[in-house]
Amino acid sequence: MKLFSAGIIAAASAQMGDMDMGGMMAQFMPMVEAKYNSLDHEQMHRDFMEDNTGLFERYFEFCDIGGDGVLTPEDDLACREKAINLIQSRIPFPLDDIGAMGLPIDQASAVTEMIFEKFIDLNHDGSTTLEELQMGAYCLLRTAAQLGLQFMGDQNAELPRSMFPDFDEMSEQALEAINSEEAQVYFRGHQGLYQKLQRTLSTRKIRKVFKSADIDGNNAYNDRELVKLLFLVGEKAVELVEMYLGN
Ligand SMILES: [Ca+2]
Ligand SMILES: [Ca+2]
Repeated sequence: MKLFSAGIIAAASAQMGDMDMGGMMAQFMPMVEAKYNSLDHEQMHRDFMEDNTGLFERYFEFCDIGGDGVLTPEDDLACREKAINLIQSRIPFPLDDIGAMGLPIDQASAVTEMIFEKFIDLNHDGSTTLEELQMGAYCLLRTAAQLGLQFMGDQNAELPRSMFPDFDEMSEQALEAINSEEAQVYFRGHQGLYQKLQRTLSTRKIRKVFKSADIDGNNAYNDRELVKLLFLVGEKAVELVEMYLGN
């Protein structure tokens, strides 16, 4: 954890040290909101139904502690505790590392709350149904992808495949990382996971993920395809984490 978190903490604290997160979000929010409102929400729903990989269902199932089909603020707290306990019971190093991350939790949750109120809790009853979570989060991701493509995309608001590293290169670098001496410490006693990770990171598998995200096969990624890519990568990541945690 030290290895992986150190960089993030350094980057986050440098960023957040004297940055007013709330103020920044307030500045961005009208732009995000305008883009979000301009989406064709019925089309979004159809796209989601086709591209969904079940990530939100899994999250919902994991966090609906009360088992009543809605996520309440109490579920939210209990879920965080459940996740921390689960991690704590499996990792071979003390959780102090995570506790010491020192991320500005108050600010982060103020932002989360703003997003929850504006985009997720559509009927404003203070809790979240699976449908609210799915559509709210999906439309927000599409919004983010569209905004990102305005800056990084080509004239068709697409990200050409050539903007990503080569599949061989991606695979090679990822495999190098998991085969490093430091990383090997984490795989002790987790040979099954290590082997699965190696398969997942093969050139062939990476190519397959990128290929299935490119719905129209034009070798470029529009906002829908970028979100689909994220879903596919997320699905693999969840599989690996579940394997690690022995679920
Ligand atoms: Ca609600
Ligand atoms: Ca495409």
